[in-house]
Amino acid sequence: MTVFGDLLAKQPAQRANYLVLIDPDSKNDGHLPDLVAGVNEAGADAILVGGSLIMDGGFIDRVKAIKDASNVPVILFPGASSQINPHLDAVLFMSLLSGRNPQFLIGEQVQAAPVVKHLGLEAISTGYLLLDGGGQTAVEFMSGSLPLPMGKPDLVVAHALAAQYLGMQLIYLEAGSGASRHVPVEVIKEVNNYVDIPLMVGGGIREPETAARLVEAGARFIVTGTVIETADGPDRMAAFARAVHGH
Ligand code: 1GP
Repeated sequence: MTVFGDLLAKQPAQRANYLVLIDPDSKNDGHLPDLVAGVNEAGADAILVGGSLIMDGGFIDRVKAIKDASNVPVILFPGASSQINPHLDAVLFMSLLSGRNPQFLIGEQVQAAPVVKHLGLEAISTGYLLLDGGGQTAVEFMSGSLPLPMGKPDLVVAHALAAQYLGMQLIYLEAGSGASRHVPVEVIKEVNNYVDIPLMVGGGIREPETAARLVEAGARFIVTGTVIETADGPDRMAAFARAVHGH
């Protein structure tokens, strides 16, 4: 089995998978052991690692520390091809399809592909769609690409269908880390009506009840990042896991 296959195989015994995004940046130095212990205890299904901007040279060491402590797969959610490293179980091999910047549509992927091959990493082909979460996010600025407007579900559907017809395994509907507005239920329902491949939803999800509503609308993977980087993060992870799993 593959990491992605194993995650899908957990459904529908649990309604969806809960993924915790850990930013391996200097700001999380000192918190990593607690965060990973929290993931293990909460029953989250996988850890995503990555970020739009890393502020020091400790990224790979922190990914290794996360991998060594984790009971669940560690999957790269790359901000750039330079974040690929050996301490991973899989990579979201993403194309930023909502943008029109060739560097993030295909340039980074060409640089990443030989390294993924050399390291023998599982590549999960992912259409990454950035939606306007109510303010400029780091990914919007760093990728030099416009987000899709939340009020134009047809545009989101067309991009999601393009991802499916390009043969991708997964669509990531992203409002951006710390977004003031998460991807709305209506948009998830609409995309789900048109596409057959699974939807991952993240950005601005702050409450377990919200996560449960997004799963009800058709999300198969829920990602939280910012909300777990707090003192009560481990408790919140457990509540999110229950809400996403449906038990
Ligand atoms: C960001 O979707 C992830 O890429 C998580 O977002 O930090 O807002 O939870 P938050």
